[in-house]
Amino acid sequence: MMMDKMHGAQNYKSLPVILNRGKGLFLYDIHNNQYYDFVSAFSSVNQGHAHPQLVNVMQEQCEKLTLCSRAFYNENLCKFFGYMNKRFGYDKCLPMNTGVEGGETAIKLARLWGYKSKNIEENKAEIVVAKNNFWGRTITACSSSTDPTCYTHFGPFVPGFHFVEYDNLCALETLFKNHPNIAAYMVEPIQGEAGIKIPDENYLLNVKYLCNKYNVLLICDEVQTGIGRTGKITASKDVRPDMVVLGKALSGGMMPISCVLADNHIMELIEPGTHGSTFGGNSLATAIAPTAIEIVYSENLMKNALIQGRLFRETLLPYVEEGKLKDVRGVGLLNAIELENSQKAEKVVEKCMHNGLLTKVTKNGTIRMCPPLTISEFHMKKSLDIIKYVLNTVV
Ligand code: IF1
Repeated sequence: MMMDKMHGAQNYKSLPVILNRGKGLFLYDIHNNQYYDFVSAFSSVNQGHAHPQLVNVMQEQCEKLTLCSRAFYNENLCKFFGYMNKRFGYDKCLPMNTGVEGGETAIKLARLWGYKSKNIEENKAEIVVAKNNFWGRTITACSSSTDPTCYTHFGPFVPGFHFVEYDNLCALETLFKNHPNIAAYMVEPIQGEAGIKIPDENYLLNVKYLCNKYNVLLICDEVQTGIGRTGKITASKDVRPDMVVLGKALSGGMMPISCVLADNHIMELIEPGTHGSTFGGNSLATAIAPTAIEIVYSENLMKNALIQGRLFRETLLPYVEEGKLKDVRGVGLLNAIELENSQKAEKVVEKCMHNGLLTKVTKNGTIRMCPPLTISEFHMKKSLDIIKYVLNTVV
């Protein structure tokens, strides 16, 4: 910890626990203490830590080929493309590494589509994002953030963004009506960093309707909500957005891999040499991703997310009724509890740590509760016992 403080950039305020091992639902610190992992590496480890199938693919692949660049075709990338098409039903896939690169890629594609297909005047394309969005830390992401901790002192910013209130269709339509150069609306189906904000049930469907009406692309940022977390393979599945950004759990925490899914009328606009990444689509990550997704199906993790998520919320509901919690909310295993203020939330998180459960505060007294989707009823009840004990003693 001293090394971190002395020689590491202090861009994180980590909890005082040093981890060195993970297995399934559990993380272990250097003293071999065991913790339930209710962060899942920010929803990247949906399949559980060190999933044997993923470890196996990774070990085998790293001896064979890890990276050969996109200067050549690579077998795993070809297979990955075929797999993604079959699983998600989009014509094409563009692989990158991190979630934020996926978002950047979707915005580049949307602008490209704006010029080549919607005939927007060059350099005039606009993108709409929701207030309180979070999609990463690059300058473009800072430029389209309403969170001062994300953008302050990092200007000048990338122009061409509009902000709209989340879950407000009237405001969105007004924007669309008044700005003919809008190419896309990029939105999270559930806002993660904003504190697990769940929109109205029909929000996305109505957004899609408005996008169609005004010839605007709908981009769903499923980096956090995707790969089973909300009980569906993607939270926006039924709406079928024009583009979907995936990341995080796409490799079950093994390798950074992200991608954008879109149909030919968008993806065929991109030409060789106009976008890419050294590591994007590498053999190792693209070997892992199909296995990581198949695990979500073969182990029924989506159904389990719905069941255990419901148990989580139902068990803690009495605490809301008693006034100990302001709110319990979530979909599937993307859940949060909200306390009166962030001080109390931090106390709860610290006490959970001392009782064997790791979690993390987000905005305004909200604590994220996102275990791997593999959690059994037995372990969910055990975890809830810890949470209840902590709430009873702290609040
Ligand atoms: C950090 C939260 C989660 C994301 C969505 C894109 C990205 C993210 C919807 C970018 C990243 C992260 C990054 C992490 C904290 C975190 C997070 F607390 F902000 F909400 F997931 F829980 N779209 N989310 O949530 O993905 O480039 O990081 O791969 O430490 O900043 P990335």
